[in-house]
Amino acid sequence: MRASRGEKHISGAERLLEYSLLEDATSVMLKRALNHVRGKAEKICFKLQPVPSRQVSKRNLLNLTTFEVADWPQGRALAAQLIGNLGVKSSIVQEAMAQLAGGPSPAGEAMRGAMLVSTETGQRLEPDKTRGVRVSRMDLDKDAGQRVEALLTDMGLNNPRVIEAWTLASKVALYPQVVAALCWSDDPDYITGYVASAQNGNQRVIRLKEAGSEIGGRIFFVRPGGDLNDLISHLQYEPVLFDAPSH
Ligand code: WAQ
Ligand code: MG
Repeated sequence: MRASRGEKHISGAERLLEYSLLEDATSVMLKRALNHVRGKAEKICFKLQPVPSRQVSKRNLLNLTTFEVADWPQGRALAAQLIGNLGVKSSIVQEAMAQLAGGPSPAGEAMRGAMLVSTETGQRLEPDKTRGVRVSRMDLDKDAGQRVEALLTDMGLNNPRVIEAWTLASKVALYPQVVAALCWSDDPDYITGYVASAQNGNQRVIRLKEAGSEIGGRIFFVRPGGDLNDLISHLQYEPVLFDAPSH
């Protein structure tokens, strides 16, 4: 689903579900699009496509940890350090974060999808700087729902936003070309974000932006050498269902 008003991205969501669940899930998405803190949607698009079950792979979610920080500048400094720990040069992290913080679309607003940033040159690699790259076709495995919700309930985090962000981060981290993903929401009332990587898991940082700000987004730090079109195609179209973390 994607909802917009004029050029402004309001909200989007993607699921990977069995046929019997489509009607309920679509109606939940419609409600979300119609009552969104980023404003009233003018246009709401749904796209439903069949995915043969034999193409769907099953993986484990990343480990989930949470870092407390006093305020968002401290959160950003910590996020930069967490990405630096993965070997990305500090100047490249700082420049990419500044672009995200300033509104990464050509109009200086949030994008619909993610920025791709080269860890070698710091350059933006996504073909369309307004749209970005939208990761799709991922969800919790239906048999995993209860296990995952039990884990999250213990942490006080059992809500759809955390589940969707965790699933998305876990899919992005599957690809060896991606060193790290950085995310904070474009919803003015949600300030928690994360740094995710195959190496260190989904590291939530409780304050990554100023409350009230509508500028948010995602950056996938991409290492050189691989085939970029292949990565984008996997991010967009490879269907993956997730179970709880393996340990
Ligand atoms: N693929 C790529 N980029 C996306 C996608 C996607 N499927 N969905 C959203 N984005 C980008 C887009 O630029 C949005 O503006 C931005 O991310 C933020 O999306 O553990 O709510 O859905 O507490 O507002 C993270 C922390 C919450 C959750 C993230 O993001 C937690 C969030 P939002
Ligand atoms: Mg949002």
